[in-house]
Amino acid sequence: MRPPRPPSPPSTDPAAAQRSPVSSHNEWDPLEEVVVGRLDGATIPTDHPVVTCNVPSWAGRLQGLAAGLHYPRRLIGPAQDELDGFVELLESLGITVRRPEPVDHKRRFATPDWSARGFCNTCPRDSLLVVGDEIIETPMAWPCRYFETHSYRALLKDYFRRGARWTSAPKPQLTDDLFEPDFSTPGEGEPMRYILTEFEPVFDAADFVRAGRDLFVTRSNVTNRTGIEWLRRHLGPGYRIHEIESGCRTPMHIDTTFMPLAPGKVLINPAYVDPDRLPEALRSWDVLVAPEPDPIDERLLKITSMCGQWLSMNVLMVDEKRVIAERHHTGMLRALERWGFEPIPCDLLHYAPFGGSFHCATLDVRRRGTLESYLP
Ligand code: ABU
Repeated sequence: MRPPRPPSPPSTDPAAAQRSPVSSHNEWDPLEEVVVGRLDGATIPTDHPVVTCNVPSWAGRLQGLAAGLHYPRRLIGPAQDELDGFVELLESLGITVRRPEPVDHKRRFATPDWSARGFCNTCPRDSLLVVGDEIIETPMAWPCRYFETHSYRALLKDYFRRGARWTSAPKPQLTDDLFEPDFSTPGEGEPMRYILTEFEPVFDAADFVRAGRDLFVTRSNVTNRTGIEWLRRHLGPGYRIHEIESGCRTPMHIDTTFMPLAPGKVLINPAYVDPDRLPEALRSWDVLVAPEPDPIDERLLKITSMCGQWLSMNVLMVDEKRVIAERHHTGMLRALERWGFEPIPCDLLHYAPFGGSFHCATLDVRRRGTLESYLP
């Protein structure tokens, strides 16, 4: 048998960089290619405090009992049906869909300091950040997500060979020094506190959203100030990173708090964001206040969701007008219409036990457009 042909070497043609397969500057330019996560091999995450600090204590205890087991079929089945429907919808809109490799996340792995089992690769939005033609593997704070980007490596190598820039942020050590001992979630009215120290840079990509030369971030229980500073220095003077203050007591990911939808239009969560405290540079933008999410009655979904109730905001822009939004959240669909968007209803409610909805489940690798400034 002939040995398989080795992959082609990286292109040295300067024009190739112009045609990079990775090119996405904001959340709304016309979407051409997207990575969608997978449910295969999903494993209930560890009860490490950095994981359980974001859920009520009863849910943390429940999670501890099941940690390291595969998610049950009762949860995977409905989520898989919805995910398949979402992929079909994206393809029917002419968008190229790429997928990570299936992995058994139950396998144990180790660093010199600790060992863990994995979690899942349902949410490429967390572990990979696209800024222009660069794709960055993020330094994630959850030990169970340490090697999550390995399931995207075939894609990353393909993008690199075809002209993209590919970076991995410094791999964190995730030793006890990174976590506040005896951390407890602050109550309403108490000063905000976070479980992370500033021992080393950590961040999830989903704590950032992009609007051309301006990015927005929320500091959270997975993103510390040192992580924000690492990205600021890495991107350099061509970009600005603005911090959005969130009133969420268990902050994790900006995309249910503050979502730019189009040039000059941002959707905010009224429970977490005070419009009067937005960065000065946003004064000329329309601030669209998200309606209350429609209540979810399904008990199993409520007790297994890894997310807050505002996943109604976790939408994916197809272009400046068309937006994929959750069919269940009729209040959000109507609000989007009122604001002049064209919502495309889709189902993904049962993805919540795996970490999110449309924005979380995707990584927009290529949008047709150029790097612009949308803020003064
Ligand atoms: N990964 C997005 C989930 C954020 C939230 O729980 O609100």
